[in-house]
Amino acid sequence: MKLLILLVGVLAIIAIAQLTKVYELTRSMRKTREEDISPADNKLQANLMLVWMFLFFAGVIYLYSAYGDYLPEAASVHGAQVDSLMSINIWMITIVFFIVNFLLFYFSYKYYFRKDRKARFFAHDNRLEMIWTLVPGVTMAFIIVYGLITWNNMTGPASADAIQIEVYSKQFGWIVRYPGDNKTFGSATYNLIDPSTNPLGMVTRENIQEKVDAIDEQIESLKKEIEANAKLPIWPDSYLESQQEKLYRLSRDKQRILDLNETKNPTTGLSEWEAGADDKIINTEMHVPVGKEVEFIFRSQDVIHSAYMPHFRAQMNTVPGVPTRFKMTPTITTAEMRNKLGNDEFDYILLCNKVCGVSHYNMKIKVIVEDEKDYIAWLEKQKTYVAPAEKEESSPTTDSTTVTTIVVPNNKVVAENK
Ligand SMILES: [Cu+2]
Repeated sequence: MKLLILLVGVLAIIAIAQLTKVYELTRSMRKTREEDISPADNKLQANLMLVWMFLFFAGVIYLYSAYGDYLPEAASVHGAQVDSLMSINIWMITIVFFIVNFLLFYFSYKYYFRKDRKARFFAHDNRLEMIWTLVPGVTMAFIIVYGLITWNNMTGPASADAIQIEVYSKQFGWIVRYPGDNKTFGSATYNLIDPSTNPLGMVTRENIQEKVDAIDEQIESLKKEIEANAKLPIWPDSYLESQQEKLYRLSRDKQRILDLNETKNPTTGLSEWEAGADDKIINTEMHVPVGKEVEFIFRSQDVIHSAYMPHFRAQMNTVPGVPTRFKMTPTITTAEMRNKLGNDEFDYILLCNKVCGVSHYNMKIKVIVEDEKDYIAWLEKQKTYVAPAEKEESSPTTDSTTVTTIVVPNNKVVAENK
């Protein structure tokens, strides 16, 4: 089929080329020059301009109707605002598009060249200048102010009772963290990130100790290697330099960890090193309650990713070292959306919208919007960062010998699905 279309295309081009040749031949027989254009030619071109205008407009209207509705229904409060901002922009662009193109084609039609017709000439008109400066100026200002208001609705300060959720990106997946009952996130730092044991870089005394021990071990073995090489030099200078540089960096990393200060959360007054014990860390899906404001805090482990939730009209870059955020209020639960779409398999998604590496396509998790009580029930079932039994030694099921063990060192086992 494709070959057939290609063949038709090629034949059409050959036919046009041949027709042009025939035209040139007849012209030379009639002894007219190519640049001599007859009034009839001009009239024909003018009429064709009008025909082309109608075809062009019909095509545009068809494309609008066929593809204009390209977004799924907005499922958040600001999503509806983003959509109306978008619609207003599209409407304005469309109106201007039709006016400008109508004038372009109509003038070509109306004012085609005739020998006896003279063009009116005027050099300047203040009123005209005023109109084409003020109208676009005011329109642009309106779009910008409206856009800023919409943007602020997403990025302004969250209300005091907003639910906070940390969304953490890494090559290649998402980790979602909820503060536990104490409503305070435990602090986290890149210095303590360990892809297998502490992907979020959670700060606890145990994690600090573990990391410092691991660095000490590396320093020790590196020093031994350097000493051995000093006795019996086998390394090239460049390699020795790189090993010394590595030693320097390890000591610097260790110092930075030792310099960490135990901070207190300004609102709750809790130690941020301890507050994380009841944080819930999940990497398979994210739940949010419907009708409640949710504030997202984004962090990234490695490169810039982009957290994109198309149904909520929400997207924010996640940048290593620079936490970003936005807030939103979901308005339609997953179940309601499934009903509306008549699709029982439908799920909201959070996906990466920045080409971030080989498995970028794989960075996607489900987002489940549900009633607040279902949300709370789900959250309650999730494991805490440090198992509760280990926090309360008096608990009857507690084995007191494991008090200091971090139970969830590997992010792979954190999730517990419904
Ligand atoms: Cu990514």
